[in-house]
Amino acid sequence: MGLVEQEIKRFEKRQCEEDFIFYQAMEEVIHSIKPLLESDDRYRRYAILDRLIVPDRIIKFKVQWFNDKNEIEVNNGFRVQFNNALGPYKGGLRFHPTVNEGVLKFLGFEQIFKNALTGLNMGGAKGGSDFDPKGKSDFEVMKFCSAFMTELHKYIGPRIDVPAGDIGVGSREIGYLYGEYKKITSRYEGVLTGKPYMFGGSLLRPEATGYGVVYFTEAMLELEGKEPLKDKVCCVSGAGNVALHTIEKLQAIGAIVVTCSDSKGTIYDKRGVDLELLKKIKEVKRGSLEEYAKYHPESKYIPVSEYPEDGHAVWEFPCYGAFPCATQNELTDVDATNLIENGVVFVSEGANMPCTPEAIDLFLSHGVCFAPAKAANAGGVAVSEFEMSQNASMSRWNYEKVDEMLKTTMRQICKRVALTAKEYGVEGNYIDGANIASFKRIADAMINEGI
Ligand code: NDP
Ligand code: 2IT
Repeated sequence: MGLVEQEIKRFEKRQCEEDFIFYQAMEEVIHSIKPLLESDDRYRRYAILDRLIVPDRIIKFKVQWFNDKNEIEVNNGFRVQFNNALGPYKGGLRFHPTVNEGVLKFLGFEQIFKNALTGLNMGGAKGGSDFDPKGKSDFEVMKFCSAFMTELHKYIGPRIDVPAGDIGVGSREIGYLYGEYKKITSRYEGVLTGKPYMFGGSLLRPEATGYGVVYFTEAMLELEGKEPLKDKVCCVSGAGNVALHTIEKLQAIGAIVVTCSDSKGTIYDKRGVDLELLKKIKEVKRGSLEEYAKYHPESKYIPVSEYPEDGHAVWEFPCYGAFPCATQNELTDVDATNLIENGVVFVSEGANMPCTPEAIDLFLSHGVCFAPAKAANAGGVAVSEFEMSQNASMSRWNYEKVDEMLKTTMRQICKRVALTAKEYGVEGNYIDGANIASFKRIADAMINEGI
């Protein structure tokens, strides 16, 4: 039995139900880094894999708060501080009913590699709660955020651990969390990123993940000798922060985005989606996409109840490129088969791990260019680091500067990933390239800092 097979067997024994999703993320990395482990036995001697798959610590706490009816509500709060070999722990907070320790371990694990790929100095972490902001009043969200920070503030700091947003956590939530941190500690400092601009947020942080995905895709298409995005039809899933800004940048460069989706259904608008309306429905009113079809009767709304078995309506339409930007495992083998039959040329992951392993195998075996999340969506955390730099030096950078730095970072990641894949004999495989390049950077730091 080879080295990696032995490792997988050992890891399998530790697997439990909740950790299934974490195991999925881990297995992909282990598979990719096989050639690296075989070429350099230091990684085995220093037990890097064994040390990397166990978080430094998992903080779990109770969050108690009053709803608008003055009733007491209780939620679980978490922060998984995974690895800080390269810098302070860094990663988002997710507020969604599906949040549990396993989901946050998967996200924290991915974050270590993503942050390493940016070339910046950040470790990996993730946190959040099973609190559901949907249907809650602004005051309820504020009271929950205050209660959450009452516990979280003990474990974070600008040089310790710097949380940001993720699903269900945008600038409103970050604002309330920051306000509470300041009240408790009396410190006005860069302890969170994605802050509203008025108290230290960076220009372009809200747009950064979506814009970055498009910058990465442009670079990948160039390297792979494929046609650019202008005038090409693209399908996007999701209708949150990442999806809306992916659509915005795609439209700005002349691509035609025909789909978007939320947890209740999908919109197909073959003339190209109306982004202004979309933002009004999802960002301002926090409503359902169903409303979109009322304003544009020529578009089609497909509720989740009408989705095909194991598939999703958003991936049924022909497109040049697909951008899954909603959530994990949202694009299955059924969807991949549809996309391939319809001639898809590339898939770029805006969400974290949105494609199932079976879908990815199909894309790779059919020559579809595949941009994995930890490389393609690293623009958000990269601009978070720019926000930390601005806060630390008490300076403000203009929009053009941040945009230029974001673009350069995404192009550099793409190049590094492609070159690494070539060096390790898997040219064109951006998954292996990303995993090997980031693992190397983290592992070398771990070796050099000792146990
Ligand atoms: P938002 O909360 O802004 O939007 C999430 C979108 O996905 C919404 O349209 C939501 O639908 C939909 N969605 C969420 N969960 C589910 C589910 N279980 N089933 C179906 N649809 C779902 O989050 P973001 O846009 O910030 O995050 C989207 C993805 O991008 C996540 O995977 C996140 O981890 C990743 N990401 C985010 C970054 C950031 O900076 N925000 C950076 C890098 C990655 P509805 O509106 O109905 O709730
Ligand atoms: O998944 C991610 O990269 C994020 N949610 C953003 C993390 C951050 O610290 O900006």
